[in-house]
Amino acid sequence: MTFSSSSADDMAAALCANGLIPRGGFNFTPGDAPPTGLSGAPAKSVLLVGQAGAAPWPHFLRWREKQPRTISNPLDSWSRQVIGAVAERFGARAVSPSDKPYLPFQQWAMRAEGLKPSPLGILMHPRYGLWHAYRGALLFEDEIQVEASQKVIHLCDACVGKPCMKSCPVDAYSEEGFAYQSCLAHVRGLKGEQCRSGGCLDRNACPYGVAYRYPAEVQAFHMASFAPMVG
Ligand code: B12
Ligand code: SF4
Ligand code: SF4
Repeated sequence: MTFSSSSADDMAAALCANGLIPRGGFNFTPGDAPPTGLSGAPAKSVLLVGQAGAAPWPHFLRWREKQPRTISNPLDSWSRQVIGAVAERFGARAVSPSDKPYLPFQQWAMRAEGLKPSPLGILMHPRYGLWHAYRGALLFEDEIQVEASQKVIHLCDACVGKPCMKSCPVDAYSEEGFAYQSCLAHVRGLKGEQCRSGGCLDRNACPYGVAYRYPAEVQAFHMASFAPMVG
């Protein structure tokens, strides 16, 4: 099946039923090295799938209740299942942000939605702030009709105090990048309870997108998969 603008509403509805949303897309151009589509030929276009705020959470929890407790990477498995079913219906190949080698999801997102990175590395969205993510992408072997990305205000440019750079107890984020090991040691350590139970203090310090901020329960879930206490 060829994906066209007439399929876009059906696809959005199928994603929305699971708390997911289309996050823009684009047609690859000759300078790109696109991944393969369904048949193994290079894909001609990509459509990103993601979330605004924690909208998928209740859908994910319902699914998880029926899974074995020991399931590893459950959110990833849920995303692959839901997005895989949509891909099958619309004749696309589904890929995941955790597929290795890593696919350039943030570069694709910058191209699709005109976003730019915040000082934390997370892309800054004009409405959702730092509270959004990508759960997969659909690769098509035909060109798709998508709106060209608009010029988007990058809120970080006008953010004078940059509170996101001042709240981490171990200054893990700096102009040199993200000190992954320092963050991990703090989160797992005796003083890391606040990060473990309520999420990253730097991310929570951003004043934008607060209506989309993930609830503490969701932030604790993500933190536990980022910094498991065992292993
Ligand atoms: C590896 C990885 C990490 C590594 C970073 C290592 C590194 N220096 O690259 C670690 C484990 C540190 C990390 C942490 C986090 N990550 Co991460 N990560 C990834 C992953 C799986 C691959 C990145 C990559 O190499 N891509 C391949 C290159 C070729 O693609 P790219 O688009 O050019 O990659 C960009 C990123 O690497 C980015 N980058 C570089 N360093 C860092 C560090 C951080 C913290 C982030 C967010 C981005 C980032 O710069 C590149 C150019 O734009 C991506 C998913 C993906 N497939 O991209 C998620 C991804 C970038 N992560 C994401 C997030 C949200 C986080 C966290 C903030 C939250 C979390 N997952 O719990 C944490 C930070 C922990 C905290 N303190 O709260 C989101 C960002 C969403 C957004 N709105 O922009 C992504 C896109 C996953 C998703 N499902 O949406 N992450
Ligand atoms: S606190 Fe300011 S600089 Fe930091 S992410 Fe939010 S808007 Fe951007
Ligand atoms: S999770 Fe905690 S330790 Fe890690 S960067 Fe955020 S505030 Fe710092």
